[in-house]
Amino acid sequence: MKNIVSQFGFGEAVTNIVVFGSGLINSTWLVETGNKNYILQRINSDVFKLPQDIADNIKQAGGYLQKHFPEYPFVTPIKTIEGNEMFESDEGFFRMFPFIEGSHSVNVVEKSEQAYEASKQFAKFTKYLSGFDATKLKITLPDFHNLTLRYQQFENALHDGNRIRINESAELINFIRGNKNIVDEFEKCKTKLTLRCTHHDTKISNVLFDDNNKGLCVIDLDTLMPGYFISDVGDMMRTYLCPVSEEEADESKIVVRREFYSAIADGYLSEMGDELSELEKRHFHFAGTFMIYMQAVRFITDHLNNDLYYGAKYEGQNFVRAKNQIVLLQKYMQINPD
Ligand code: GN1
Ligand code: MG
Repeated sequence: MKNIVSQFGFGEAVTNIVVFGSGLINSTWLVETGNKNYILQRINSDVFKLPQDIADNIKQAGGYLQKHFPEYPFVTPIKTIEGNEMFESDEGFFRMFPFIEGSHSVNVVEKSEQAYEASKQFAKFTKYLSGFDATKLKITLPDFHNLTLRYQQFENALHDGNRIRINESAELINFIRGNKNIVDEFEKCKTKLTLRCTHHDTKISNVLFDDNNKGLCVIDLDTLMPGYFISDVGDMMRTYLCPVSEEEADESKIVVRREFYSAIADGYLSEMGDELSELEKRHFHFAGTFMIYMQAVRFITDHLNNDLYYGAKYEGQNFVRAKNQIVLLQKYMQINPD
């Protein structure tokens, strides 16, 4: 680790390196030095085939924001001693960010104010980039939120996947097939939604807060791509409404906190209210349905494919995650959005 850190020019000053956050795909560390802290990340290049494209997107979006919204605290990556955005070693692609002074992040949404602030930040990010041509961004993960393709991959797994797991998952599989109208609705609406610069990973830990718990900015731009607002709003519904995470096996704990739904909506619309079309506004609630369903599809597909993508720390972990998301979706479908 010391060697990697030294590639960014301050190896000597490092006092401690600790694992940070809980992402499933990339690995993150907090790098402490005497007077300043940094975030070091290894990009999973099995998933992100062209890590250079991420660096390119950060450069493009960061350049635009710094020019047009200089007050926005955009987190610029630290260059390597050779002047590159990333350091490539045998162990992968590494990049480093400064820790914004006086900022902190949150791992679990405990108060609706946090949901409001985070939602406002993701909306602000998309709004500030609305003058930037989204199609100039590189597609770092092709078809990432293409539900039609995700559904197809699920059907493929039913055909080629682990037979024992397929038999054991009958109930979940039937639920997913029985709600395929969500895929149809996505197909129907997607061409009418505006293509925007969207974050695609709006979990709460990707927002920085200040000492007064007000949102400062968003971080982790790996999946910044041209996309639809339903991805960002939907993933907030998926990850902020419920007090427990997708890892929770006790279904009685999976509930939807209605006031957090309002907080997401109010926060998002406080920035994007004038940008969204009427059709987009009518799909605000669908955003949650779409993302929760897609995550259930992705988890069960991975379970049937022997955990190839997400991995599993215990037997059946992706089944538990899929079941969790389906229970959440059922609860979500019961709420009154108005
Ligand atoms: C992955 O790596 P992480 O935890 O931020 C995944 C998301 C899923 C999430 C589910 C690149 O995100 O799409 O919603 O797991 N990211 C990728 O926990 O596949
Ligand atoms: Mg991410």
